[in-house]
Amino acid sequence: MPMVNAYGHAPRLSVPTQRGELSAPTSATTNIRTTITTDATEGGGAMLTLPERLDREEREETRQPRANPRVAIVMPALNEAAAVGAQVRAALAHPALRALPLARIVVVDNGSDDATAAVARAAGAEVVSEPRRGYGRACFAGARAAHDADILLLMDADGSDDLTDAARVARLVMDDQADLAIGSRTRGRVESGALTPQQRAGNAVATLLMRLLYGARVSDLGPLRAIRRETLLALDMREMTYGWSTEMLVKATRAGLRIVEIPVNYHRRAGGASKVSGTLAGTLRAGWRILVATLRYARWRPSASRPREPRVGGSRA
Ligand SMILES: Nc1nc2c(ncn2[C@@H]2O[C@H](COP(=O)(O)OP(=O)(O)O)[C@@H](O)[C@H]2O)c(=O)[nH]1
Ligand SMILES: [Mg+2]
Repeated sequence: MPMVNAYGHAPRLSVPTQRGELSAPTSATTNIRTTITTDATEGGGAMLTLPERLDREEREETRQPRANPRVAIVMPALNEAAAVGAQVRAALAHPALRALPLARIVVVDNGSDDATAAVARAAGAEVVSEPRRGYGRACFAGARAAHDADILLLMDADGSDDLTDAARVARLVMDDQADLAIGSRTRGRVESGALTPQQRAGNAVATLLMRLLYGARVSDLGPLRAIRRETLLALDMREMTYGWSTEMLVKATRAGLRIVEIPVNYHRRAGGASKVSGTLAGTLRAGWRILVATLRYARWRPSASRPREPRVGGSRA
């Protein structure tokens, strides 16, 4: 199985793994319970609001890695009534995913105008409502809600991610071969029309920048990802819109986490309309947020204080 390791040069973040802790080769990291500070300026539409950050500080929970880590699938969904039901049902029935210790499927309804929430719930997902729009915000709300999961498997709700490959991505983290596992669509088989030329071009530029700036050898900013929940929380995510995936990658690289990319197959969305790459406005917005996030965390470093658990829950749709 071809893999790309994208080790950063920066201090390693110490994170829990099934086999204990990842060590910290530099002085910047002391032990596993690591919270991160950021050099990024605070405020701005795409960042966490002050109440969100305060919420986060209200509650602290220490979690030890479990012998048998549980996986939660998190699907951000905005107006995906035409696709999300089939994807949830398929995931619940898929042999490779069923073979995982799957705790739950969380669909985050991101202020949909359609029946996304009802359709997802009828298909067997747990539905969490995050009415404030934003891809990253939806992913973050799902991560918060999946509080009993050790590993988060992030995938889109439109049926485009391949479920067999999704299980392979999750396994990389479960088997402690990766701290962040990412599915690369550009290295996999892409159904015709599933990736637009502008998506391919944007990915090429963004990943080239990552390589030049951070030495990260990745080929795609794909949505199919697995990461330990605690690791994600320690990354102290700030980009609440399209910069989310980029921020995760930049910070993981800066922290020296083991990033493993595997080729994944990618399908056309099962129904409904694209919000990002299928529209000019979405493409420009996403391109801009990706560029900002690529540069914003260039000096970011993990700090050695304890991580804090964000307040769990959020209203149910
Ligand atoms: N664009 C966008 N997508 C969101 C949001 N919240 C959740 N999503 C989901 O993010 C995923 C990717 O969006 P999609 O429209 O498929 O973008 P595309 O794959 O570039 O065409 C889908 O599952 C969306 O439903 C949001 O606020 N904005
Ligand atoms: Mg899509």
